[in-house]
Amino acid sequence: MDRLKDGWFSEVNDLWPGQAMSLKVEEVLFHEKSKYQDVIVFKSATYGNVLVLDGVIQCTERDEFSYQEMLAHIPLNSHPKPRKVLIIGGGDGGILREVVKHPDVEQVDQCEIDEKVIEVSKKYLPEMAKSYSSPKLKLHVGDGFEYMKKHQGEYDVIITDSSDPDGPAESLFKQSYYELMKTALKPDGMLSCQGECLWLHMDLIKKMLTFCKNLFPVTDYAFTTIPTYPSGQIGFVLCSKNPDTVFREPIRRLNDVEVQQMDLKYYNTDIHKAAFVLPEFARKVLRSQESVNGSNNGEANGSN
Ligand code: SPD
Repeated sequence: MDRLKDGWFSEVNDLWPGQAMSLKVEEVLFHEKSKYQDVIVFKSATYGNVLVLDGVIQCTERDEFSYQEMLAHIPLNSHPKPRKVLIIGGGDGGILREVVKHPDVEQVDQCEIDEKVIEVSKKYLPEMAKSYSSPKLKLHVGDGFEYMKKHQGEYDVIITDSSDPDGPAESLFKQSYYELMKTALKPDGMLSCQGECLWLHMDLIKKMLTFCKNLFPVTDYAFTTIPTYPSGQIGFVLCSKNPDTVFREPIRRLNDVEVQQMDLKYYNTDIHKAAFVLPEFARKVLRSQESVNGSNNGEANGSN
């Protein structure tokens, strides 16, 4: 258990070589191997309770809202009527909490493979897991691939909240997974997936956007800032089957009262639009991809 040493947790992993986020530990609340992965929850000195899977920070109580709100509300507010939503992964419940806030959402199916993650989140991350009691939810414990094969053409929005492509979530970053999501979406459906970090994973992002552009008429990439993810930043791959979708221009614009009523701490309409503005080093790489594959993300192609 050398990731927990001398009162500190350090996130050492080959996916971010030569760097490691460390958090001071007050108390280890839970540590067990589930059927799929090593699960730790600890109380940190300054970031609240922290969920760690296979040595990688999944969420902290202090900054989780940045990721959960953006991964959920960017697609939900880009869809004209997101009635039926599927969440793959997301065992801590944070994405579910955000999805059920949307007034148009009538049903949320969630498919999480690791029951242990749901169980510990209910116990140690209650603010994230509070919507497991929502009447809109149908929870399935099992494999997302198998689930989607049986639910073709059903969803307005699919959100994939996965860990990194190392271990159980590796297949969720591959073309075959995106092909399957495409078939589980309605003809005008859209998706939003964890899309890794511009500072660390540009090759992977480029590869993913390349196959997405061959599969969907509209593809785009946005990002958020979050102190406890590697390099303080994480992105989202967004794809739509509807050629009229423009992810950068939300259809549903929230006023200040709505932002407050929905208890949003990071997402607002301005940051939705700003999340697509890429730093030059990233724009250059992703723009050159666009010119290879043709323009397919609304007004976006390299013009940000
Ligand atoms: N590098 C960590 C990426 C984790 C993304 N998923 C987090 C789950 C939060 N609901």
